[in-house]
Amino acid sequence: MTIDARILRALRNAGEGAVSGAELSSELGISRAAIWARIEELRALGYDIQASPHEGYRLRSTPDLLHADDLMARLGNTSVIGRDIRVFQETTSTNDVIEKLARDGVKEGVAVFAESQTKGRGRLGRTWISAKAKGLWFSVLLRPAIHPQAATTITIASGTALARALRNSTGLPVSIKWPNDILVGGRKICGILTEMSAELDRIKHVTLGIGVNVNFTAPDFPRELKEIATSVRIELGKPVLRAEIAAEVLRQLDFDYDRVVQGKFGQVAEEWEEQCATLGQEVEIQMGPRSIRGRAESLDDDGALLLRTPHGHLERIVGGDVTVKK
Ligand code: BT5
Repeated sequence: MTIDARILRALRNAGEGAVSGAELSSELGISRAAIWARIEELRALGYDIQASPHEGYRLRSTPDLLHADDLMARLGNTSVIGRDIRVFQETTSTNDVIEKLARDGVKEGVAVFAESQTKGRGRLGRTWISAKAKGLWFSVLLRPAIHPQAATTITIASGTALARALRNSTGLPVSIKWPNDILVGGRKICGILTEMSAELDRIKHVTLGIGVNVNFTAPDFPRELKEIATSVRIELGKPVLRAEIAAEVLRQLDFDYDRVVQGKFGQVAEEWEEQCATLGQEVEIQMGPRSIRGRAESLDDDGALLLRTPHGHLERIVGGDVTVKK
């Protein structure tokens, strides 16, 4: 962890209390003057840190910005996801940044966040609205040792992790819509875009892109999203600190990714099925020009959706857009 991350962590651990310059200096192994210089930098970013000559430093409030050191400090140790975190003010798409890192041979687990994206994308070239500082727009590089056919398990595991993380950090009643949406009250609060580079029998890497609408207000959404999208702020009626949600999301992603690579996808799928609003419903799935109707029954071992058609056949579906038929 960097010096700033360790300072923020110590201040946060002290809660309402203060941490003396001497304590920080001996814990971090740098001079009190160096600590003071770091505190000044953090203040310039908007961290409200009170300094009192007798007590030391106290963190009074945190700005709603994404700061790699702060995210690291909140996250603590994970096995893979988030052991390296980078934040951009603006980029085309965080998936593009991860693609570049992947080609440069960077280790799996790096997470790239952007305050805004100029070309945020969904599946099939659709646009993902990524307004500045309104959400979490980020991607993670993964190199799972699984067969390309099982790549959907990564999307499923991400959905399970996101649903749990959003419930833990906001208390909202979230549900999952197959394959890649997290909904609250039937509106999309989060989307997942999994892109992969693979050889015939081996995944080279997966770029896991995630968008979470955190602080959009209703008027912030463009007209075409007003009826179909929502945000944590709209649902809770108050703004929230994105970094708190980000840390919990990374923690839960790490947990479920580990389950997948340890061969415990069955456990993940079970949890996913409990939270999925699509299963048990009569649905229509649009897959490019083709559409198919049936009853969504369950997931198979590779994360594909098993659909019972009106003729009684079980179809294996790996991608598409679902509409629930009442
Ligand atoms: C998705 O696609 O839901 C995947 C979204 C992934 C976004 C992340 S952000 C970080 C990373 N970098 C990227 O460039 N992408 C990933 P799909 O299921 O195809 O849904 C796209 C549709 O959702 C659009 O056609 C809109 O109807 C709707 N949409 C667009 N922006 C939205 C938003 N902010 N909130 C809710 N719905 C949105």
